[in-house]
Amino acid sequence: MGAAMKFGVNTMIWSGAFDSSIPLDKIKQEGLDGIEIPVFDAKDIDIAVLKRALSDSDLECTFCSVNPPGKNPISEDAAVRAETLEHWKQVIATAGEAGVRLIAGPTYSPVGHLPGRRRNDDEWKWGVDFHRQLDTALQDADAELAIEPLNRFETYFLNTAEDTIRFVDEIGSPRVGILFDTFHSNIEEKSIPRGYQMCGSRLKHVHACENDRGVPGTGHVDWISVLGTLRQIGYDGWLTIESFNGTIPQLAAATAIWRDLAESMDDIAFEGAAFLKRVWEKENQA
Ligand code: LER
Ligand code: MN
Repeated sequence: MGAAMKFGVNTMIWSGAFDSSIPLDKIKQEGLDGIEIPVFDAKDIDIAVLKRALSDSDLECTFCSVNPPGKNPISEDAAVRAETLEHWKQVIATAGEAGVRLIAGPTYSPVGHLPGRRRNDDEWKWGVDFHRQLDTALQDADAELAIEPLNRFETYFLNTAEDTIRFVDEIGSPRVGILFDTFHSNIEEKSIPRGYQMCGSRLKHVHACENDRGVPGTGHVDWISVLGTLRQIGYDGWLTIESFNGTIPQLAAATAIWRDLAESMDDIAFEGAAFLKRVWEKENQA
């Protein structure tokens, strides 16, 4: 038997908000263990409603968070950096109150912010300091943070496993690790499985996305090698299918979804989950 991986699906497949368009019962029936919800502003989350929905549907939950407009942990403006720190502390506290144990996403810079140059040393230092300052909030919430490198068209700050490993090692907190997304690594890594192997025990979360953000298993991501590597490194976190329905203003432009990615968005979640489970079971019989 291999590690006990959990299968999840990001609700941005259906909606940018936690609303009734998300088929929670079907998600459970289709054999998924949990959902991942977008958290742009902690105030948008009604903790009681979320907890009730999770317990009624018997699903677990993770948060995927990005920096909302006006927030930037590596801004040149110290006041913006301070406000951004407070913002993330609130997101973490909200996770704690909701019983959510993992917050993941590109924490370090807004998605789509491209200043037209490389990152500089000040930004690196501000980024490291920012994540170190979240440690107490993470401890209080009994939560972990998974930092997600993005492809070069969505961020200039962290694109590769190698850089993210260096960043996370400098932060030096056991509660802070890496979210590695097959979509971004398909663009940035020489080998996606090698990227996962390099992350090793720092890997705290996985976004399972086909190369076109369509149905996992219908494109050219080599899922047998990816899941084989996850088994090999003893990964026992979430495998969360992520896609976007193109109508979420905070992410539509940044993630550049300008067409339908599947016949129905349900297929991305449910056909994708069935496919990934089949590959994972096979890998674990090997
Ligand atoms: C965006 O491209 C992405 O992969 C998400 O996880 C949220 O930033
Ligand atoms: Mn992702």
